[in-house]
Amino acid sequence: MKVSHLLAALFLGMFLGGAGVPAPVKAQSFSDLKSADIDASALKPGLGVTYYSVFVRSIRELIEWTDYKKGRKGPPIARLDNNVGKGDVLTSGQDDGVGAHITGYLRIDKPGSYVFLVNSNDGVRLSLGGKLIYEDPDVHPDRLSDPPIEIDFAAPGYYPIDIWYFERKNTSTLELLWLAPGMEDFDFVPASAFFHRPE
Ligand SMILES: [Ca+2]
Ligand SMILES: [Ca+2]
Repeated sequence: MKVSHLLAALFLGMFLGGAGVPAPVKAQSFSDLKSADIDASALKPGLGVTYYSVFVRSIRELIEWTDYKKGRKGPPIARLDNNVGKGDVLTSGQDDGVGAHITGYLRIDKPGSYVFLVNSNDGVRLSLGGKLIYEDPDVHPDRLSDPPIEIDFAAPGYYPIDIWYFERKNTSTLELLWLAPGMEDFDFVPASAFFHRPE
């Protein structure tokens, strides 16, 4: 999905409301996220990822399944801009039946209020700075987070990011966009903001 489409979907959601009833749209707001106390020089660019080859129908089922099966490390994910139709899922090299546990850090340089959008197909669960920020855990076509996710970062730092995601069949999407202080339009969270600790 192009950024302009994402914006159109967002604003449609804001103005149309759930059942066509005009209602003020409240962003879901988070604060008090915890940054990590880490040696940044030990970090590498991109997010770390472990893949599981499995056809699940929910994030809960994926996490339960990983208790019994070992995953395999994949190449780091530069940024979350995957909207690949029936193509390969992230860096897995597989197009269907993929579970992913994505971990690393989001570097925030400027404190302030950020708005995030998540677009997913299929299920996703996103935690940031130790808080569950967003969850759309079941099989679904491309679906944008609604309402927008607003996060107030009190301080610069490296905030732990933890994402569970799966693609069951057909098309797949995992996108993370933000509107950071000083930006006029949403854009993908840039590769320069993602880090992981190599193992
Ligand atoms: Ca697929
Ligand atoms: Ca799918």
